[in-house]
Amino acid sequence: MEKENAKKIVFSGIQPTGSFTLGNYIGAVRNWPLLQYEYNCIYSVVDQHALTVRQEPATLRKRTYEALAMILASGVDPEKSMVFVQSHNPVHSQLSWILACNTQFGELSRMTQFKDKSAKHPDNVNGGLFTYPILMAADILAYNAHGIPVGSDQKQHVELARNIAQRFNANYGETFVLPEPFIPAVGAKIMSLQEPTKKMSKSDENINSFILLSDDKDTIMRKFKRAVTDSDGVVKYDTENKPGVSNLMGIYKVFTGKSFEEIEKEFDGVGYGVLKEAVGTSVIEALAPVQSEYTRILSDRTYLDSVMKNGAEKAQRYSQRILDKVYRKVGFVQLKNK
Ligand code: AQP
Repeated sequence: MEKENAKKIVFSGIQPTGSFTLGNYIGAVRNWPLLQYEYNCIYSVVDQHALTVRQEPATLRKRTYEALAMILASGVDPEKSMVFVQSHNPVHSQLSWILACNTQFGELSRMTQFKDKSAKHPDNVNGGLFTYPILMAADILAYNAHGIPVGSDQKQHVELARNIAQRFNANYGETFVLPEPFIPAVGAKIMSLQEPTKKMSKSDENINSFILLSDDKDTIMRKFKRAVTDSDGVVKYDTENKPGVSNLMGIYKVFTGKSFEEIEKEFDGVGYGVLKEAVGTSVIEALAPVQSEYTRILSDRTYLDSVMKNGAEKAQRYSQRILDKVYRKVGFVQLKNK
């Protein structure tokens, strides 16, 4: 382990807005356990972010447990990493206000996720949806995190967090570490199986557009068999002209470690049916151990509650020191005898 890296902090979060998709897994969660050896990792179920879209309270509660169980099933060890639920640490919301006062309206207006989500939910373009990236900046800056493992869709938000940190440091003196996105070399953006020019998303209305980590073998295979490709029948990596086939090849590459040339050779002249079946099998095999761990962990509520509690305590203790420093810097009066 590099001494310098040992001190660096990694933060990432995931919303409990549904069962995780293969996109969430490949782009983010799958990489989380691997980082535990090199960095001090902090992983959060970001339930406050989930409220930017209307949620049914009982479902949100259930999905929060499921998200935590999925993070642990993917190999994150709560003894090695800090694992907690965002709403259990009030520091995020407190810091968020200070950061909001250091963020410009114009910056938030440029966020593509805000534009996409407000178009998707025109009846609920709420303030939280607009200021979401500030809360995300607080998630990161509350721990002075350096590396933010995310899929490429979140790159813009991490860059905004960096700009806010830079501005705060310039106005008030060196306070925050400048975060940077860690984007995986392969699988940074897994596309919808039905509309391969759109990212795979757990809130997509078309259930055939995504693979869920909770899907059984038959469902996974059926969804891959129905995946939209094109009509020329040639297995070739070309994201512009063949987005569907390229997406399938990207998924296959992640789980087999084969290069695109090897994949093109393997499926030369055999057509898409064989490719779809092979991709389906590689995904089923890779997800099987995670799925059985997930079922085991999810049935143990006592364990999940204890992970949440310990994680919340650690997260709060750690981030409170940073918030105190921020409060001092902006000129808030500190209570004596604190
Ligand atoms: N299609 C994707 N490919 C690669 N990475 C992805 N991520 C999301 N979709 C893909 C990454 O997953 C992490 C957690 O995402 P999130 O749940 O916080 O929110 P999201 O990016 O908005 O994901 P969804 O699935 O699209 O959720 P909904 O439908 O609720 O909006 C992030 O690191 C993200 O980059």
